[in-house]
Amino acid sequence: MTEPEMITGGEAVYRVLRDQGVGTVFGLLGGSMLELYDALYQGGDVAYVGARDERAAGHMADAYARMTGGPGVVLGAQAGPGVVNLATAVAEAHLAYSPLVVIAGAISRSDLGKDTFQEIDQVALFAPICKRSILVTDPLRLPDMLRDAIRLSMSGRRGPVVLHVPRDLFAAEIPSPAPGPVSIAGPGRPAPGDIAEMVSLLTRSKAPVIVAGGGFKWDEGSRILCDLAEILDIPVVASTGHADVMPHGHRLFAGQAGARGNAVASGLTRDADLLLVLGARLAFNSTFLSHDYVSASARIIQVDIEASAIGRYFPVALGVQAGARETVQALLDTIKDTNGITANARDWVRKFRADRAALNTERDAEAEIDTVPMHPRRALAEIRATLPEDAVVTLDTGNACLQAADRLAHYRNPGLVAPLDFGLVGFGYAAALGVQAAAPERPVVSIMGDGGFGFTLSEITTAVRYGLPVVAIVLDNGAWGAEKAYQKEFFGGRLLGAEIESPAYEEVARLCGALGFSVEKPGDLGPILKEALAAKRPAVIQVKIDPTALNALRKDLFKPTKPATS
Ligand SMILES: Cc1ncc(C[n+]2csc(CCOP(=O)(O)OP(=O)(O)O)c2C)c(N)n1
Ligand SMILES: [Mg+2]
Repeated sequence: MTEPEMITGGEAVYRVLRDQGVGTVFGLLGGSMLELYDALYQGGDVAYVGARDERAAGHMADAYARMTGGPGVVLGAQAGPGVVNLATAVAEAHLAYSPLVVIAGAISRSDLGKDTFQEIDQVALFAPICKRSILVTDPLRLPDMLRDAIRLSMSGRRGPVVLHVPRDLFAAEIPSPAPGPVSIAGPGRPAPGDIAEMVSLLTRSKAPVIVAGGGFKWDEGSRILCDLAEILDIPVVASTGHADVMPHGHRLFAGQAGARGNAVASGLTRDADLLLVLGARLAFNSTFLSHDYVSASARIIQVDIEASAIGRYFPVALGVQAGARETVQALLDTIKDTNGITANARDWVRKFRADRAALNTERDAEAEIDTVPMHPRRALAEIRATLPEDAVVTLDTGNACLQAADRLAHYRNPGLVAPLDFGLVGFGYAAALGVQAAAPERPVVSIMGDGGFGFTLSEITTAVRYGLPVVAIVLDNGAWGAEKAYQKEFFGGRLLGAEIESPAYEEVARLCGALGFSVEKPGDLGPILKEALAAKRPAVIQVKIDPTALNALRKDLFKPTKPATS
């Protein structure tokens, strides 16, 4: 038997990532894993994108994971502060079920537990916000524990895993790891009896709707979702943040339900007598967890990869632990020759089509709003009309982005990357850089508020350095608009901390080596966006939008207070 090749821990980590097919890793340089950096440098086949803030690097890797199916890898290269900076990104990935793998530098084993320079309890810090937060203590186990971290992040309901690696392990000599990617079990299939029960419930329903969510984004599932909707001839509602699960304009696509969605889609989930819920959770953002949004008498078929998600918020008539794709496939196999199983639902579908057509007309009219400063909906209409079909859009949290979530046109899945349930500001631009690294051939546009963009302004230099031609559209209303709306509506207009000033981003962008544009007039955004996309260079478009065009999203949060006296 030949002796195994001995390599450093850093080299071993690099080889595991390479063999997994990871194309790009993200990070910010720190002293805890220089052997890994050196292995990446020398290997040359796993690209590295260095961010200006670890949080941004984490969002990039998260978005990369959502585009590729994972894993997205971020290096927390500096034990302590560098790793702690990743907490926000890990929490975001956790609530988005995104397979993010964090390789986090840690204090050398000989110094652990001594309150050494930059030492904090990283393992405990991350434990509640990821699938597993674990310390590697033996260099021989480093490759296997990394492979296990990848497996865990990618299997079942996906999510982030944080592997803390004491810095001395990267320098330790260990045998080269077994080659090849890790084995990951696919989701389960529904039992034939479950499919029969689904068909029987669908046949009896007068008002059925499919609710589809993230389960279809992992599986590139638009095509089979369309097939299912068409063969059943019933409408599809997307859960929040997943308006790309079906192509825009499909005759059976209602768009998103919930506060970020539209009244037609919300009306479908509220009035349906049967919800076929596939790879979606019926969670807060889509339903407020309230029977105001899902009829108490509706029958619910819920299919989820995670057993504990089934029936969690609403009681189910039929719960099936299985993959969304596997279930749709099984349904298609069963009903392919059976016409008219939803014949009872014809009136319901006719009404939906009429309602959706009326909504489309309303949305089209938004393209005509010609007030100055520009109404955000006018800006969104221009973006919708201009983006090419293969574009990917990333969003942020905030008033303008909430309105964007259901107003854009997506034709290719995944085509929308949004902050989802963590609802954090400062995600979108960094996420767009991760998307672009994952999909260099696709046009990538980040839509953000002025507040949100300020969080990650310095990443323009990252886009320039790594040649990531993202176009950032900053909808500038001079405010933390979503919060200002609450102070206006519920606190008598007493504004504190609500208003902000931003520099001329077109100049900032140019100083950073990117293209910069500023737009004030309705009608100008479309052509400028076109020009920016054609340039295939990083670009920032600052759009002055109407600071009064705000709406308070969650009216359930506050009771009205006395109006201001002045
Ligand atoms: C990290 C973080 N900080 C604060 C908030 C609270 N918050 C929610 S929306 C919002 C306003 C965002 O402002 P901007 O990006 O300008 O978008 P706008 O609402 O003005 O469209 C804030 C501060 C948050 N969700 N996340
Ligand atoms: Mg704003």
